[in-house]
Amino acid sequence: MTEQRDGFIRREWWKESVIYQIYPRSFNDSNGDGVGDIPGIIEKLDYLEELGVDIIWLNPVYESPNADNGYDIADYRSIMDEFGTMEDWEALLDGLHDRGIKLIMDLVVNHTSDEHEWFVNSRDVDSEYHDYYVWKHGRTDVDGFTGHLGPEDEAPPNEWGSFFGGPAWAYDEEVGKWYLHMFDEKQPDLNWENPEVRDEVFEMMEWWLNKGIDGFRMDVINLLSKPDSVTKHDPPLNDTNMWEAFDGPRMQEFLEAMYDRVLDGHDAFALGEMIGQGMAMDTARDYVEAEGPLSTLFHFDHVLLDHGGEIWERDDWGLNELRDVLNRWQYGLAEKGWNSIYLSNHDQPRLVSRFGNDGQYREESAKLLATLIFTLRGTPYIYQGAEIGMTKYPFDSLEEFRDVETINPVQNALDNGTIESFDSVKGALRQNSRDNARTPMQWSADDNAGFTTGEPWIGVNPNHDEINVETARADPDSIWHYYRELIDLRKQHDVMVYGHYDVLLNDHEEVWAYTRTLGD
Ligand code: TEU
Ligand code: CA
Repeated sequence: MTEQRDGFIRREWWKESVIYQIYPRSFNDSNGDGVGDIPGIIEKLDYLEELGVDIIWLNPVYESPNADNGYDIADYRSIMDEFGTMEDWEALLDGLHDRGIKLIMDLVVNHTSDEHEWFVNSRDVDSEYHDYYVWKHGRTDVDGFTGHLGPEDEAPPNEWGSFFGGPAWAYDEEVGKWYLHMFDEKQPDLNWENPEVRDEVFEMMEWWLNKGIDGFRMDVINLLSKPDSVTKHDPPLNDTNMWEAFDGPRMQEFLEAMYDRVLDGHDAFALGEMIGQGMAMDTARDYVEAEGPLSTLFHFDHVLLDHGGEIWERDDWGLNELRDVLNRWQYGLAEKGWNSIYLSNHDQPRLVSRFGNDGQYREESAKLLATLIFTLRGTPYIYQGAEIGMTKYPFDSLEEFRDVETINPVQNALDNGTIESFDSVKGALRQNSRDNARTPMQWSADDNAGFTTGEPWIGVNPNHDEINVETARADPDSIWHYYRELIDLRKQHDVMVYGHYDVLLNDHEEVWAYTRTLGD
């Protein structure tokens, strides 16, 4: 990494940047088919420049059957038809670079789509591709086990559940074995133990970097290395649960190889999404120390506070819990490593509806939360729409949802009677569902908030007549201008980027006070 030392400050361009996240499906539709697209983003390049952001993180735009909105990739080297062409993508990159804005792409390499040709070929046990995925035999020594959609006398290889509900293994009749999918059935996990898989991924990363991108946001990256119970046994030993599937024994080795082979040579920004809760700080520091392998990470500690175990369950939280988890990271990565500061993204409900008040004090609390994002120590993230204080959506039926993570578990629970009715969980889903973040960007008070001239793929929030970019930009006191000023302020003052964080009043229930100080 080309790091510049300036006294105690270890300068890096990505520490000094503000990142803006674009979820293309919901950003801007250029051709009236109801789906946001790359030409639609190009139409808004001036908007991004005027806001003043430095890096765009683009959610997946690769060819995909969209079982999980692009996180199920069928071809890593092509653009999804709905989003445009490779020429469109190149024009986007040029347009950003012309304005001094960098671009990072989503790297989804824990799994592919089941429609990726590697997976299709892997069904042939004699093919070299068979070993690209985690195919295992089921267990026959389990007494009385009949479930999990395999053969009558076979239990799945272990008892892991998928993050999207149901078992983490799917039986394939043609193969006579089960494949692992930590997410949807249409997202089979790649077998990172296989050196060919690692080579394929590293080559693909190199290919994108050579096209001129500035780095990657790496999806569920700490899931790549699976526990020995799975990698070294067939059938696996059934002695781990899915919550122990993170930070596996070869994680460091895999990421260091990625750094040496690919990232280092390009001075690429590498942001790793780390799933799980309460990661040990030593583990975290190993991932993001100054010499690599990653630049920074996303943890989930603060966004799990209000989640119950199931998508329709809620938990209480208070300022003390929020401050405690974020303090742990502020101090934990103070000397070594670097934080990413986010309060929302495409998987997390709207920040003002969640950590603030989206009614009477919407403006005030949106500004307060922006202040928090920009004054903690770390690189700040703005998820599209946060800059105008967009809110959660008033979902009224299961049919209005689009997300597998909501639909599958809720439908299963309705079918088996775990929940009584949609209405009994409506309140929690309006709070928890990822679809709250995925409703279209509200550009104006026009029909469909100016997002599309057609039928939007997901509902547009009816509050767009009040909450929209046009209105916000016309009002000098708006949330939008507040974000813009914070971005400026961060550019002007090193202390906002590099200053030490020190908490005051560490147990006050209503006040979170801290200082940032530049100096040794
Ligand atoms: O998300 C990782 C992840 O763990 C999510 O399932 C998250 O915990 C959940 O959405 C919170 O409600 C990444 C992507 O950001 C997400 O969009 C993908 O669905 C997922 O990986 C699988 O690729
Ligand atoms: Ca479109």
